[in-house]
Amino acid sequence: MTRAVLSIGANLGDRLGHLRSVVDGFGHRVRAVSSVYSTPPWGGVPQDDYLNAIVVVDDPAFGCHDWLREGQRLERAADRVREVRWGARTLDVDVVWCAEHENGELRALRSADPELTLPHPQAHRRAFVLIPWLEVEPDAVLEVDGAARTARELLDAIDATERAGVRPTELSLTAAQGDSTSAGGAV
Ligand code: PH2
Ligand code: MG
Ligand code: MG
Repeated sequence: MTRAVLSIGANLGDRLGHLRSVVDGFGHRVRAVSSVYSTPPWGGVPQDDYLNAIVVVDDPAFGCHDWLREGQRLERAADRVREVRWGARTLDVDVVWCAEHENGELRALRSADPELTLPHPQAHRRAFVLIPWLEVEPDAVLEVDGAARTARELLDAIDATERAGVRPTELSLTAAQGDSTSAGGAV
Protein backbone atom coordinates (compact mmCIF):
# COMPACT_ATOMS: atom_id res chain seq x y z
CA MET A 1 0.00 0.00 0.00
CA THR A 2 2.29 2.76 -1.25
CA ARG A 3 2.50 6.13 -2.90
CA ALA A 4 5.49 6.95 -5.10
CA VAL A 5 6.99 9.96 -6.81
CA LEU A 6 8.33 9.05 -10.24
CA SER A 7 10.77 11.19 -12.21
CA ILE A 8 10.34 10.50 -15.91
CA GLY A 9 12.67 11.63 -18.69
CA ALA A 10 13.24 11.14 -22.41
CA ASN A 11 15.74 12.55 -24.90
CA LEU A 12 15.53 10.14 -27.86
CA GLY A 13 12.77 9.58 -30.42
CA ASP A 14 9.20 10.65 -29.66
CA ARG A 15 10.07 12.21 -26.31
CA LEU A 16 6.58 13.43 -25.45
CA GLY A 17 5.01 10.15 -26.60
CA HIS A 18 7.37 8.21 -24.35
CA LEU A 19 6.51 10.35 -21.32
CA ARG A 20 2.81 9.98 -22.13
CA SER A 21 3.18 6.21 -22.20
CA VAL A 22 3.99 6.38 -18.47
CA VAL A 23 0.86 8.36 -17.58
CA ASP A 24 -1.21 6.03 -19.77
CA GLY A 25 0.56 2.95 -18.42
CA PHE A 26 -0.05 3.79 -14.77
CA GLY A 27 -3.62 4.81 -15.62
CA HIS A 28 -5.95 4.93 -12.59
CA ARG A 29 -2.94 4.87 -10.24
CA VAL A 30 -1.90 8.39 -11.28
CA ARG A 31 -2.65 11.08 -8.69
CA ALA A 32 -0.77 14.09 -10.09
CA VAL A 33 1.24 15.00 -13.17
CA SER A 34 3.55 18.01 -13.45
CA SER A 35 4.09 20.19 -16.48
CA VAL A 36 6.62 18.98 -19.02
CA TYR A 37 10.01 20.67 -18.68
CA SER A 38 12.80 21.03 -21.20
CA THR A 39 16.10 20.38 -19.43
CA PRO A 40 19.76 20.36 -20.45
CA PRO A 41 21.51 17.00 -19.92
CA TRP A 42 22.69 16.50 -16.35
CA GLY A 43 25.68 14.32 -15.48
CA GLY A 44 28.39 15.28 -17.94
CA VAL A 45 27.55 13.04 -20.92
CA PRO A 46 27.09 15.20 -24.07
CA GLN A 47 23.61 14.50 -25.47
CA ASP A 48 20.40 16.24 -26.53
CA ASP A 49 18.10 18.03 -24.12
CA TYR A 50 15.54 16.03 -22.18
CA LEU A 51 11.86 16.38 -21.56
CA ASN A 52 11.25 15.70 -17.85
CA ALA A 53 8.21 15.51 -15.61
CA ILE A 54 7.06 14.15 -12.27
CA VAL A 55 4.20 11.70 -11.85
CA VAL A 56 2.72 10.85 -8.43
CA VAL A 57 1.19 7.38 -8.24
CA ASP A 58 -0.69 5.46 -5.58
CA ASP A 59 -1.97 1.91 -5.29
CA PRO A 60 -3.21 -0.08 -2.30
CA ALA A 61 -1.71 -3.27 -3.74
CA PHE A 62 1.70 -1.93 -4.79
CA GLY A 63 4.96 -2.05 -2.85
CA CYS A 64 7.89 0.18 -3.83
CA HIS A 65 9.47 -2.52 -5.99
CA ASP A 66 6.24 -2.81 -7.98
CA TRP A 67 6.63 0.80 -9.12
CA LEU A 68 10.18 0.04 -10.27
CA ARG A 69 9.10 -3.14 -12.07
CA GLU A 70 6.25 -1.38 -13.87
CA GLY A 71 8.52 1.55 -14.77
CA GLN A 72 11.07 -0.85 -16.26
CA ARG A 73 8.33 -2.56 -18.25
CA LEU A 74 7.37 0.84 -19.72
CA GLU A 75 11.06 1.58 -20.46
CA ARG A 76 11.30 -1.68 -22.40
CA ALA A 77 8.07 -0.88 -24.25
CA ALA A 78 9.74 2.38 -25.35
CA ASP A 79 12.69 0.31 -26.67
CA ARG A 80 14.98 1.56 -23.97
CA VAL A 81 18.56 0.33 -24.42
CA ARG A 82 20.84 0.37 -21.36
CA GLU A 83 24.21 1.61 -22.52
CA VAL A 84 26.04 4.57 -21.04
CA ARG A 85 25.36 5.56 -17.42
CA TRP A 86 23.61 8.92 -17.52
CA GLY A 87 23.58 8.66 -21.34
CA ALA A 88 20.76 9.25 -23.83
CA ARG A 89 17.56 7.25 -23.50
CA THR A 90 14.10 6.90 -25.01
CA LEU A 91 12.55 6.67 -21.56
CA ASP A 92 13.75 6.66 -17.98
CA VAL A 93 11.37 6.03 -15.08
CA ASP A 94 13.01 6.58 -11.70
CA VAL A 95 11.37 6.00 -8.33
CA VAL A 96 12.47 9.12 -6.46
CA TRP A 97 10.51 8.58 -3.26
CA CYS A 98 8.13 5.95 -1.95
CA ALA A 99 5.96 5.92 1.16
CA GLU A 100 3.73 3.47 2.97
CA HIS A 101 0.20 4.47 3.99
CA GLU A 102 -0.03 4.06 7.75
CA ASN A 103 -3.00 5.15 9.89
CA GLY A 104 -3.93 7.82 7.40
CA GLU A 105 -0.36 9.16 7.23
CA LEU A 106 2.49 8.60 4.81
CA ARG A 107 5.73 7.11 6.10
CA ALA A 108 8.61 7.58 3.65
CA LEU A 109 10.61 4.40 3.13
CA ARG A 110 14.36 4.00 2.96
CA SER A 111 16.13 1.33 0.99
CA ALA A 112 19.82 0.61 0.44
CA ASP A 113 19.02 -2.00 -2.21
CA PRO A 114 21.23 -1.11 -5.22
CA GLU A 115 18.30 -2.10 -7.48
CA LEU A 116 16.05 0.43 -5.78
CA THR A 117 17.78 2.91 -3.49
CA LEU A 118 15.28 5.09 -1.62
CA PRO A 119 15.07 7.94 -1.64
CA HIS A 120 16.79 8.22 -5.03
CA PRO A 121 20.43 9.07 -4.21
CA GLN A 122 20.72 11.82 -6.83
CA ALA A 123 17.28 13.40 -6.56
CA HIS A 124 18.34 16.19 -4.20
CA ARG A 125 21.04 17.33 -6.66
CA ARG A 126 18.77 17.49 -9.69
CA ALA A 127 16.81 20.62 -10.50
CA PHE A 128 15.01 18.61 -13.21
CA VAL A 129 13.52 16.47 -10.41
CA LEU A 130 12.94 19.09 -7.70
CA ILE A 131 11.31 21.79 -9.86
CA PRO A 132 8.51 19.61 -11.29
CA TRP A 133 8.08 17.85 -7.94
CA LEU A 134 7.58 21.17 -6.15
CA GLU A 135 5.04 22.14 -8.79
CA VAL A 136 2.75 19.25 -7.77
CA GLU A 137 3.82 18.92 -4.10
CA PRO A 138 5.00 22.30 -2.78
CA ASP A 139 5.62 20.82 0.69
CA ALA A 140 7.65 17.83 -0.49
CA VAL A 141 10.27 16.56 1.96
CA LEU A 142 13.27 14.42 1.06
CA GLU A 143 15.67 12.69 3.40
CA VAL A 144 19.31 13.41 2.59
CA ASP A 145 22.08 11.78 4.65
CA GLY A 146 19.55 10.86 7.33
CA ALA A 147 18.12 14.38 7.69
CA ALA A 148 14.69 15.49 6.44
CA ARG A 149 15.00 18.49 4.11
CA THR A 150 12.34 20.33 2.17
CA ALA A 151 12.57 20.03 -1.58
CA ARG A 152 12.39 23.84 -1.59
CA GLU A 153 15.61 24.26 0.43
CA LEU A 154 17.34 21.53 -1.58
CA LEU A 155 16.46 23.36 -4.77
CA ASP A 156 17.75 26.64 -3.37
CA ALA A 157 21.11 24.92 -2.79
CA ILE A 158 21.46 24.03 -6.47
CA ASP A 159 23.45 26.28 -8.77
CA ALA A 160 21.27 29.09 -10.17
CA THR A 161 22.38 28.42 -13.75
CA GLU A 162 21.28 24.82 -13.48
CA ARG A 163 17.93 25.82 -11.99
CA ALA A 164 17.39 28.34 -14.79
CA GLY A 165 18.02 25.61 -17.39
CA VAL A 166 14.89 23.72 -16.31
CA ARG A 167 12.21 25.43 -18.40
CA PRO A 168 8.48 24.67 -18.44
CA THR A 169 7.07 23.93 -21.90
CA GLU A 170 3.59 24.21 -23.37
CA LEU A 171 3.48 20.44 -23.73
CA SER A 172 1.06 18.43 -21.62
CA LEU A 173 0.93 14.82 -20.49
CA THR A 174 -2.74 14.99 -19.59
CA ALA A 175 -4.35 16.88 -22.49
CA ALA A 176 -5.76 14.93 -25.45
CA GLN A 177 -3.15 13.75 -27.96
CA GLY A 178 -2.10 16.55 -30.27
CA ASP A 179 -3.25 19.27 -27.89
CA SER A 180 -0.15 20.92 -26.52
CA THR A 181 -1.84 24.00 -25.11
CA SER A 182 -3.10 23.03 -21.66
CA ALA A 183 -0.88 22.89 -18.63
CA GLY A 184 -0.39 19.78 -16.53
CA GLY A 185 -2.02 19.35 -13.14
CA ALA A 186 -3.90 17.04 -10.88
CA VAL A 187 -5.88 14.33 -12.62
N1 PH2 B 1 18.64 11.45 -16.80
C1 PH2 B 1 19.82 10.88 -16.74
C2 PH2 B 1 21.06 11.60 -16.99
N2 PH2 B 1 20.89 12.99 -17.24
N3 PH2 B 1 19.57 14.86 -17.54
C3 PH2 B 1 18.36 15.43 -17.59
N4 PH2 B 1 18.25 16.72 -17.84
N5 PH2 B 1 17.22 14.72 -17.39
C4 PH2 B 1 17.26 13.38 -17.15
O1 PH2 B 1 16.20 12.74 -16.97
C5 PH2 B 1 18.52 12.77 -17.07
C6 PH2 B 1 19.68 13.55 -17.28
C7 PH2 B 1 19.95 9.48 -16.42
O2 PH2 B 1 19.00 9.01 -15.57
MG1 MG C 1 17.54 8.34 -14.15
MG1 MG D 1 16.61 5.08 -14.31
